[in-house]
Amino acid sequence: MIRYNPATSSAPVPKVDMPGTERTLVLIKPDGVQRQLVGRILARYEERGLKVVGLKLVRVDRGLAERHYAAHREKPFFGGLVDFITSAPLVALALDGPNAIAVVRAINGATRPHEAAPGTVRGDFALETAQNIVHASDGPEAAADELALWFSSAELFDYDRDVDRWVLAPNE
Ligand code: 3AN
Repeated sequence: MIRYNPATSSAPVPKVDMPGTERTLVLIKPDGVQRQLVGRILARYEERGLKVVGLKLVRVDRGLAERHYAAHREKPFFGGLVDFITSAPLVALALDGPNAIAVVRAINGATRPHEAAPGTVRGDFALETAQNIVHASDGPEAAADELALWFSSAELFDYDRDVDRWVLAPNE
């Protein structure tokens, strides 16, 4: 993990501890990139207060795609899922925040877009389960495994934000 202090001036950056912080992986899948929705989707996570700690555009090879979706290997849609996610570049994101895993899944909405509430990414932008725009880790174990799969430690940044004192409860 690289520690990066954005303050290049002499002003001290307030240190805000983040107890209970989680880190999660999000993929804005090829459909989201092709439909030019990256900025709008990224804005939803940022506006909520989550911190971007990793961000890159990736053309995924089949090996990584198969490892990422290993839990679905036996499912009938596995081959199509791997074909789809390797078909064009996607955006991989690492996000930090209190309860980040649950918060991101709520922002994304239900897996099947017809069950996703309006106001969620899938409820606003998707119609098909196979083209449901985003992926997000579904628990702490998956988040740890997926972050290790998609990001090297040099690609993840631990830095302070001045705005955190307005977003996060003070550490007692
Ligand atoms: P989520 O991405 O919401 O965690 P999972 O883990 O059940 O959902 O499914 C992983 C991905 O597999 C989904 N995002 C979707 O792209 C694809 N998928 C799931 N179910 C189907 C299905 N019945 N047909 C086609 N693709 C599916």
